[in-house]
Amino acid sequence: MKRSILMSLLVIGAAVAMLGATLAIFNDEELGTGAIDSEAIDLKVDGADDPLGPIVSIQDMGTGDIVVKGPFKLCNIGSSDGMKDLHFNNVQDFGDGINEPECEAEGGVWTDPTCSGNVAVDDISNHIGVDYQQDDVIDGACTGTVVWLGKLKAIESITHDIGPLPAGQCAELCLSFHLQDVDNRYQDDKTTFDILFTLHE
Ligand SMILES: [Ca+2]
Ligand SMILES: [Ca+2]
Ligand SMILES: [Ca+2]
Ligand SMILES: [Ca+2]
Repeated sequence: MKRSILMSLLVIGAAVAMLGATLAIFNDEELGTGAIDSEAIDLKVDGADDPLGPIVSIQDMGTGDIVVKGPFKLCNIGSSDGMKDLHFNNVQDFGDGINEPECEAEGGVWTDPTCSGNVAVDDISNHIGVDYQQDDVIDGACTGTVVWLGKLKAIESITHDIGPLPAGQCAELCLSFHLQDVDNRYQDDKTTFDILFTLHE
C-alpha cells in the first residue's frame, strides 16, 4: 500500500517535470508598439491668436446707448471638442476729461478750464451693462438668444461658460454694451478692460 502511494507520487512528480520542460522549450511572442498622443485644444478668434489687441473700442457713448461689437469668429482648430469661456478682467475706471457740467455735478467750482473742489465720481464700469449673443452659422451676423451678463464691474474676473465648440467648428459671438443710469458726473469718463476668450476640455 505504501509502495503504491509512493509510486503514484513519483508518477505525478515526473508528469510535472515533463510539463515544466515542455513550457521551457516551446514559446511564442509577438511584439507591438504603443504611442499615446494627447488631444489638442486650440482656439482662434477672427483667425488670430493671443494677443488680439484692441477688439472693442467705443467712443463718445451717450446715456442709454447700446453698442454691439462683433461678430467675433471663434474657431476650434484642435482635435478635441471644447467648452468656451468668456471673461472680462482688469476693469479700470478713469475720470478722463472734465468739463463744466461734470465739475458742478461732482460738487466742484468751474473756473474755465479748470475744476476745483469736486469729488470725482469715476466708476462708469458700474453703469455699463454687457450681454452677448452667438450662433454657429458663419454669416457675419449674430442671432440666437441674448444672454445678459451684468454690469462690467460686477462681472469682472467671473468665468462665463458660453457653451460647447466642437473640434473643427466655429461660432460667431457678438458683445453688446449698454450705458445705463448715468448723469453729468459721468461725462467724458472712461473704462478699460481685458476680454479673455478661453477654450477648454
Ligand atoms: Ca490659439
Ligand atoms: Ca466723473
Ligand atoms: Ca451668424
Ligand atoms: Ca470725466
